[in-house]
Amino acid sequence: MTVKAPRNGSISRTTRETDIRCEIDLDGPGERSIRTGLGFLDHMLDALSTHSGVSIRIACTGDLHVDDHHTVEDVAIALGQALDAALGDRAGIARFGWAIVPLDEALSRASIDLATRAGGYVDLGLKREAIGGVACENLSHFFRSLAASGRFTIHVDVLKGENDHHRVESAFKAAALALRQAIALSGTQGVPSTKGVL
Ligand SMILES: [Mn+2]
Repeated sequence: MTVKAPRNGSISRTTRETDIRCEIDLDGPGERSIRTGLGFLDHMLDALSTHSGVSIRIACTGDLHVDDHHTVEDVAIALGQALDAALGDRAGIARFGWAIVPLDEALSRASIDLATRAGGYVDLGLKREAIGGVACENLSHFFRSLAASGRFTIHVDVLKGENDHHRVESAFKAAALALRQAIALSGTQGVPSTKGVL
């Protein structure tokens, strides 16, 4: 097994609900062009790109006249598929990453295992119905959809915080820092698994 080079992924995904073009480069340098039609989601993806160091270009035209659900879900699916493509056979990566990140009074923990067992375990503990046009239920759904299509495990827990914008933003920053560690090249060519395969 050898490390994929360059570590990038490109996904075009069109359904009757959304039309998405997504390109990512794991080795950054965190350049980004993000237009999902949902300002708050753009803000969170901007944080994800900035703090993970992963360059993200994503453009989505979604059925926002219905609501935000299809757009949030499909952006997560496309991003996960691009991440999976960029990782290739996952040789040479650190595999695990974790972070605890504050944003003012809010504090979030994220832990990632890039082995290919998909699972998103998310507790954001939000009180508001929506933030910036994104339903709060769709924000936890974002992480679960990302983990499913990206084929990795992520645990995200907001440990404290009064302000829901702060809670979500600290969660995305924690996920970003955990991802930065997990995708980092370890200097070995093999996969970090006792099974010899991820
Ligand atoms: Mn903010």
